[in-house]
Amino acid sequence: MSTIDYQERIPNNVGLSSDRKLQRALEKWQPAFLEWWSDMGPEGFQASDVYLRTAISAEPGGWAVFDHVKMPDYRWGIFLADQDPDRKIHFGDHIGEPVWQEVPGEYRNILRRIIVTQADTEPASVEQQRYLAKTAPSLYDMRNLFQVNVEEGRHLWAMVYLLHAYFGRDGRDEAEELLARRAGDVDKPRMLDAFNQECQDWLTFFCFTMFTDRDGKYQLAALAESGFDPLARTCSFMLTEEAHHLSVGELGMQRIIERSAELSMLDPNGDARAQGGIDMATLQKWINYWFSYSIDLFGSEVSSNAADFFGAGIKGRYREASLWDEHTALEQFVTLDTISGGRISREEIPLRNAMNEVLRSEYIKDTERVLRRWNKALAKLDYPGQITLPDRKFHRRQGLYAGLHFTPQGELIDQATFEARRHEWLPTDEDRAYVRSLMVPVHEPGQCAHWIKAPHRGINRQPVEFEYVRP
Ligand code: BYC
Ligand code: FE
Ligand code: FE
Repeated sequence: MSTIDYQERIPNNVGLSSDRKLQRALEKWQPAFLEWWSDMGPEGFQASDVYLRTAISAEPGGWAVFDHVKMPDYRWGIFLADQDPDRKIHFGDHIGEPVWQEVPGEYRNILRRIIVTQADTEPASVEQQRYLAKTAPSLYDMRNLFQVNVEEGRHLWAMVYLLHAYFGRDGRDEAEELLARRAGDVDKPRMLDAFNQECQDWLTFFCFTMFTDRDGKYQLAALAESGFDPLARTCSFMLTEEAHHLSVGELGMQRIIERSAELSMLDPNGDARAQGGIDMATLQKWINYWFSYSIDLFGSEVSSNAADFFGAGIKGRYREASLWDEHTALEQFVTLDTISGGRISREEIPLRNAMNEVLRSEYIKDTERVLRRWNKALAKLDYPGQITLPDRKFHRRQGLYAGLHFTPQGELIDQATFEARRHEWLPTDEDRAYVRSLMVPVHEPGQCAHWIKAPHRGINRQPVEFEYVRP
């Protein structure tokens, strides 16, 4: 059932050839996508052979083949997890009703908005990362960058399929707009803040895949619970790809953190920069920056949109079916820090309105788990310091804490104090220039830049010195 048809122009497991109209619409969008990829995808290396994995079936575990392919020949396609014919809506106001196979008229607008928002992030990340290959610290890392990039391209396909298949004319217009907006563009920016930030160095790339792709994991998981079945099935399959993006971020950061510790312990003054590495204080600033931008992606702490999404059965909590016992979320409350009269106080918010915050809290727990692993690695090296996460109120531009100022410990401070200490907490121009000065390409198989440890093992049981990208 879930075997993918590679004979078709657009590989898919949705029986595209039996819907001529949809197939024609997507075949018309395909050249526009390829043109976007050639304009905005990775700069250079388009003719290189890259050791990529490609989805060949939607079965968990057995879905990928690895081979050297040129990126423009990657088989971007449409893959949904298998359908469960008995599936029922399991949260919100429609509990027990069969899931929707078509878009319910009353929820058409909110569904379209969610799908477009999700879709917009995918090409945005490719645009943000397009200059990185030139300074890759190893061929192994370059390959991982390209793997992430082609899969984000496929995630765009996944969302464009939903727009074309279920939203008619409006959907097709939205699909075109998705190729017209540009990350960081003044006139036509991407929709969410994090996707308009610069990503010009590899420390940023690893922070992005660690922190921002992790928002993807949580948003996709919440949508995988959806009562709109095609969305749920699409997001389930995307999550299998997402896991790799997160491991690129986590392991990449760990390699930098460990190198930083080693170099600082080697230096008579404990200065990793003097040894050609990135010092822990600088790493911490990048983490503060990307953590705060990434938790902004969950939206406002108190949100009537979020309450509507949940009530409609369109967006659940993380693992709604398995982690929670009660699924209406009515007559329950969440306690939040709110600010009034210049002080932090605690306030009770109806659970449905706090769904963004509930999802953000799951995300933060997951992130804390990774930090514990990093700190364990530091302890193993006998490094005396630790990496920390800033408080969730620190450096926010969305929600209750936007426009206010907090220390990384979550203490409310005034703007002048914040500005005076900003350089201790967030990357300065000088920090960025320093990190950029380290970004020299290392493109020999098996070699790795000095500021990051070599990976422990290769990809798909290949050795580390394997030629992951052939010029
Ligand atoms: N930046 O009630 P509010 C991924 C807007 S990442 C700018 O707070 P709501 C990936 C909001 O749109 C996963 N604007 O928010 C990762 C609204 O605007 P309008 C992406 C923001 O609606 C790496 C207004 O503020 N997926 O896949 O409850 C690489 C107030 O609304 C931001 C999704 O996001 C922001 N950070 O929820 C590649 C899932 N935050 O309508 C890929 C789909 C909020 O007043 N999206 N706003 O003009 C959603 O579920 C929701 O739209 C949001 C916000 C969670 C984003
Ligand atoms: Fe994605
Ligand atoms: Fe991703």
